[in-house]
Amino acid sequence: MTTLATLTRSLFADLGVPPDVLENGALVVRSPVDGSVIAQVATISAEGATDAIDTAAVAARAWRDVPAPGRGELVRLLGEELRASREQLGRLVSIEAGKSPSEGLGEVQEMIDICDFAVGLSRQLHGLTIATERPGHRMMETWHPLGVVGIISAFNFPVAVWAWNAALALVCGNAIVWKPSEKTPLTAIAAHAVLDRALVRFRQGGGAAPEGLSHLLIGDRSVGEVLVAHPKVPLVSATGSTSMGRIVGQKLAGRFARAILELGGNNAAIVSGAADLDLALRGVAFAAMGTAGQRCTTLRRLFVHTSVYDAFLTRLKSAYASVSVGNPLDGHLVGPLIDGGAFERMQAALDAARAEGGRVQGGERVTVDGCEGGYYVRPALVEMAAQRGPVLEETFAPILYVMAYDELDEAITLQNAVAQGLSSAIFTLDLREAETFVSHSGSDCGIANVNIGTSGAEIGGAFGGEKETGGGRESGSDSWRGYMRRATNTINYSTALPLAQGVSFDV
Ligand code: UN1
Repeated sequence: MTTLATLTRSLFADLGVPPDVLENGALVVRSPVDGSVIAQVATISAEGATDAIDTAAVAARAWRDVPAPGRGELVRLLGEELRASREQLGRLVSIEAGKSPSEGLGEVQEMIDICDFAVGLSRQLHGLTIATERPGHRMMETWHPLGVVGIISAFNFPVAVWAWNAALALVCGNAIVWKPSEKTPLTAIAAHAVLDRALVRFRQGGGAAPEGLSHLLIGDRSVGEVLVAHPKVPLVSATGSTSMGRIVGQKLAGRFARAILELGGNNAAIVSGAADLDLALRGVAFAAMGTAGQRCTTLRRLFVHTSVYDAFLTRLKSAYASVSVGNPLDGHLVGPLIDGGAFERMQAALDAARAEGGRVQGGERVTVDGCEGGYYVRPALVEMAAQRGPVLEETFAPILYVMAYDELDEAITLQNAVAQGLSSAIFTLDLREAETFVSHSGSDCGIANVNIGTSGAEIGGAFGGEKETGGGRESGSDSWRGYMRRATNTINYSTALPLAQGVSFDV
């Protein structure tokens, strides 16, 4: 029988990464698929992390001298190498994060997409020219690299979120230092090796990439603390829980460094009386049960109009009862939770929901043959009379709380009445409802969709959310500005020196 450890070794060999990195380290890596140990990898000390950041700071000074389209060439090669490694890296994501093959490949596709985007961006890092009030003057803004960008990523998108940050930070002229989740170091090692291959090709082609341009720091919280505290890191982009982000954000603010925070979501959808219910059913099912409820964009709250409540719930309940739960490597739609801790937190939330009078369907552990050490659950559907208790919190598991509503205003108020503000959706064919939802008086989230679910965003849009989600934006649109510093330049090409606001100061 092929064990997941053996499979991991052969994927590493196929990816051209010496498999000896999988042995003899202090960090034990388990696959959520069956709970088995798949590797033991080395970790870096706090001193090692400090040295890496110092080296990155030196590299950043050289990298910023490479013209941006030249930097784009490195990211273009990264995209090429990712295309060549798509199958193996996708498989590794499935093994280490417990995703279906389609979702594992989708994650690598998201990396490729952001590389393509960043290559184009490398010729579009533009500022404005602004009208000045003074004759013979010109005012403009220029955008410059920041230096070292720290990246902290979570287990659920172990490599795509790094790629969002890395591709943008690199074309923007920065060095990068990455602290991945301790739960998913293997995909990080593999993805970083892919970048190393792109760097070799870049240099072979005459590109001037300095040594130490990118670092991978595998370690515990103390390593993350070094990254957040180091004075040579002007920006940290952190993805994870709100409690982590609260600490990281405050520490960065304490030294006036920047933060891009992408934290918890407690995402809601509204199914209106005017919804296409077939479409709504599919949208809700993927958003709520896909990735076993472990996306920051996962649908966690559902408001259904009373006129369609019974009809929709009947269909939703049967989708929940029949969705295939099992080994994701065999193509089951709902794979495992990341570990036993996640299972316990899910059960605690369901107990709290029952205590609030919630009617729970599903949520129980499912035994999967050959994967007895994995934490599989049947996704839970919980009918609640009111939005309270665990409904107000993000539990990183497949729990969907369902509530009925009468008026759209009431549903929008409830949808906005949580601390988090990442993603949201409405299912309706009524133009007035749809436009209201995406207007200023509608959803207060960073993502507000119509007739699609809350999860599965494309890279072309800015990704992130408001309130306790942290306010950061990553990925598409003009998120690149977060990775650069802006200078306003006023140039006097006249022989006079008129002062702004008409101030006179004649000496
Ligand atoms: C995350 O869960 O941290 O929109 C990111 C989505 C994915 C990214 C999720 N493209 O669901």
